[in-house]
Amino acid sequence: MSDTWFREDFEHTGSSIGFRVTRKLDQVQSDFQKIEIYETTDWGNLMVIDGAVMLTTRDNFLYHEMMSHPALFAHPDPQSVVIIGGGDCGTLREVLKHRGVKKAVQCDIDEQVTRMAEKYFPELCESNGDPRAELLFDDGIAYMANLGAESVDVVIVDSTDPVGPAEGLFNRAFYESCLKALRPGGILVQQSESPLALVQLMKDMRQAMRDAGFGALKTLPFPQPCYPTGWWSCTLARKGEEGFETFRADAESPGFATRYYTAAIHRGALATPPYLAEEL
Ligand code: AG3
Repeated sequence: MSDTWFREDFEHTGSSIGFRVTRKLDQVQSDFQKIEIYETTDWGNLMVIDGAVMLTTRDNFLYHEMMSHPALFAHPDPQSVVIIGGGDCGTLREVLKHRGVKKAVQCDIDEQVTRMAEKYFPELCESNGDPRAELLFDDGIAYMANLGAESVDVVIVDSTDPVGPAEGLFNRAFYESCLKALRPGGILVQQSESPLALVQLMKDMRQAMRDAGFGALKTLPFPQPCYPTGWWSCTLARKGEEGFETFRADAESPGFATRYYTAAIHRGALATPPYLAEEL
């Protein structure tokens, strides 16, 4: 048995997450970041960007399903979806499971992330040929700023941590662009880091969303073993005041396969633990 480990040390939490690896499959220094792919003994393939774990074959379904389905079922009729980041195409695949979605644009700044995903996570890219999908490799901040007003139903920000290329995806100016591009009742989803270790970051992010003019906000925690602390979250923000307590009835039988998301899981994720409720 190999005893080589890839470990991400997480400075903020004084903890790490590690995977036993058999070999490094690939590595590229793109114009934006260093992307590494490892083969692991138990988690399938592993993608790392600038030292931070992005996904493993084994557990990415938890994150990608929670980044997509709660928001899409909280919207009455999502037809047009934009994904900022998400170059591995895992979120795109989940979004396209919704038959009502007529158009899904994925805009990641780094084409190399998608090229690596096609090679090492082909299952995530299986819907890329869907005529409703459009893959752009461009700056998501500029893309959102230039998008027509009230032209999108859901914006999903599937970013890396708020350092490096993703830093500008967590501030008021970016959220203002998102708000403008959303139709009334539209929803912004942002991956919002660890609900245990990074609560201050989450609070700042939520404040920036409020300052930008979003109405109802809801942070949904979910398990994600490969990320720091093993527990992660997404935050939903509405253009309007309608809260997230209820969602469409067809979530009970979505008509497509999921491995984590169900209506009951959705309801469970809406329950905020008291310590977190106190903070937010
Ligand atoms: N999105 C998220 C990641 C943040 C992980 N942070 C870390 N490991 N320090 C990854 C993209 C998945 N589509």
